[in-house]
Amino acid sequence: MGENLTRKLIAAHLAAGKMQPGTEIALRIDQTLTQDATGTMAYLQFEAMDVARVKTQLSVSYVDHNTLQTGFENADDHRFLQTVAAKYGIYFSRPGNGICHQVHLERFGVPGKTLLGSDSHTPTAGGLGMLAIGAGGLDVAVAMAGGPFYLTMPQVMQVKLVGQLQPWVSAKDIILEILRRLSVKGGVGKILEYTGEGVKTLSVPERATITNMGAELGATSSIFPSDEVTRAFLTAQGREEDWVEILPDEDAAYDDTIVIDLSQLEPLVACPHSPDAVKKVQELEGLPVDQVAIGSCTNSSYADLMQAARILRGKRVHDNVSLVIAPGSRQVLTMLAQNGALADLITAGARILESACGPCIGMGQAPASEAVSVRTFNRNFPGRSGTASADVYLASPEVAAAAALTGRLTDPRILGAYERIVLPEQFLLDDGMIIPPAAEPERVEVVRGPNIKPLPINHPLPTDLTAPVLLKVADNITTDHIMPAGAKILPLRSNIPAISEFAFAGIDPDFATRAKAAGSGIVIGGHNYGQGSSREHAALAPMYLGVKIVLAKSFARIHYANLVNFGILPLTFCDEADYDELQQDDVLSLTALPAQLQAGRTIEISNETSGRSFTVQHDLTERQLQIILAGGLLNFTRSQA
Ligand code: MIC
Ligand code: SF4
Repeated sequence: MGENLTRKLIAAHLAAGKMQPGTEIALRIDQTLTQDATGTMAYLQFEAMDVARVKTQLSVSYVDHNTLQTGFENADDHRFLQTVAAKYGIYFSRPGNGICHQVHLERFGVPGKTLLGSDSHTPTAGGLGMLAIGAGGLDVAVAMAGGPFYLTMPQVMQVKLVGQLQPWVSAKDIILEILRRLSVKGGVGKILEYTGEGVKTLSVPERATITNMGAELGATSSIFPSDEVTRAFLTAQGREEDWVEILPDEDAAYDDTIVIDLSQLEPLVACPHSPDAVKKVQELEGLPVDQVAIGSCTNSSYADLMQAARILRGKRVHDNVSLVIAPGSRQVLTMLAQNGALADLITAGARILESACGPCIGMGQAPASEAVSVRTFNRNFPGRSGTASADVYLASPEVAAAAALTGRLTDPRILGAYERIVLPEQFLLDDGMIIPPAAEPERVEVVRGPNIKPLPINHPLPTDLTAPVLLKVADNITTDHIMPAGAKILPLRSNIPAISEFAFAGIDPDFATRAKAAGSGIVIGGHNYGQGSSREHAALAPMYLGVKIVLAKSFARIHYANLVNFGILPLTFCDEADYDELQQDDVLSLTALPAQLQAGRTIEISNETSGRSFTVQHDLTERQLQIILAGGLLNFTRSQA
């Protein structure tokens, strides 16, 4: 049996471990990326490692999340990031240059290389045949310092694409169909590898729409082969020399296979409030729409916006709809400006935003109360848009543009003849907003404005712990629940004491006050706890507030690693019935914790309030166990040094 593409790339980068699914492996990392909302922490952590220059082949620092600048905080962060980048050998993509994943695809991604990014949508670069993985900022800092990245060896799921998309059906509908079938937990522990004759019908940006939203499946990553289509894209980006062919062996084996017949797909939408609540547009046809937003790292490429412009050309946005467009990169926006498509969009009534994440992360454009917003984005978690009562639907640019015109959810197939956008043979090449590292790094001084607060450090795990249940939550709690973003909170990402006040704010506004009063505490979760973003603030803020343990039915991959990195002990129930018994404010007691953790997999907990005892388990590797005992990765690394 031959090897699949994923295993080939893992084998070529394996630094430790055996390629046995479910066991811990370590990978050598060729490239890293950070964005500003996670980057400030990542670079504070990198500085703490005392390394003169990054040891990767390429590291890029993007500014795309926090660009609203309603106060000094964002700009303070930008200045810090720019000076850190210059000093330590990192390329700096300035605010306005675009969304990290889109720009990385255009200007830096290289097939066959590994990419670790402090953003959960880093697998976007899998559209170029990269092995690209999202992680917490501290893991990215370690990779920049030359350390390997530890992860659980994934299973490889083959997604075989057969046939060809019908008119008005696009890449977004492919990934929505996969989300419908597999759910937001369906990719956990897996890398999705795309194969089949349908692959060559998809351009690199279309592939990237699919690998991008693999994050919403909980997958470790998603990857397409690097073929002639990849070569054409890189050539058009003036980077043909970066192309290498990377294909699976013809008789490659996979752990699992699903088949998607592209010709059977129809326009789809993900309904509120989960990316896997997928229905056919036809089933919801006629639903009045108040806002349409086109953009985000999922659907803001040149072809996406050209398609929107083509649909809107010579027409007018419906009176009841506010249409906002955030182009994915400065390259995309400039090309649209030069070829007239931007004028078509503006004339049609679109409100043009800068090239950044914008409304996707709640930085402006919050919908009206109880509004329906149709967005080409990847997440519609409750409240993420900035309006708790809004209903957000996720859809393709075609469906979004159709809704903007009619004011209703509309199957775009009624719009008449379809024209597929052909990618240009040459994109506009101008890296003027990417600043290379300084030639004389010793002369660069890192600038720290008042928004940059030192990193809080945890204490080693206590031997005995008696602490209350601070909060009990249900299944599929996202990092947007744990540590919300948006225009008010996101600017505080470099200031843990300040941002911690908002931990769990959407679920329970008193959480921070209660946690601080208790001094230490435990959070109880359901399945897939911590799905969504890579933001380590979802571990850092609870840690700062005294959370010592999260006891859940199961965890999402990146959040689990972040909890370990910051010394919060992640435990799971042996018997899920014990979840039902627990109540907020119950006082739980654990004794001889380090000894119990080292002796085996199970731990005894006694509930002082109910008088019951029950058993829970840990799933830590030896390495993770040492990190937990030390009170987090930074303490652990220091103790090793
Ligand atoms: C997101 O889409 O939630 C983010 C904002 O890009 C996050 C990173 C962050 O929280 O800063 C992600 O997806 O990792
Ligand atoms: Fe930015 Fe949204 Fe993509 Fe996150 S999902 S990187 S906020 S565009």
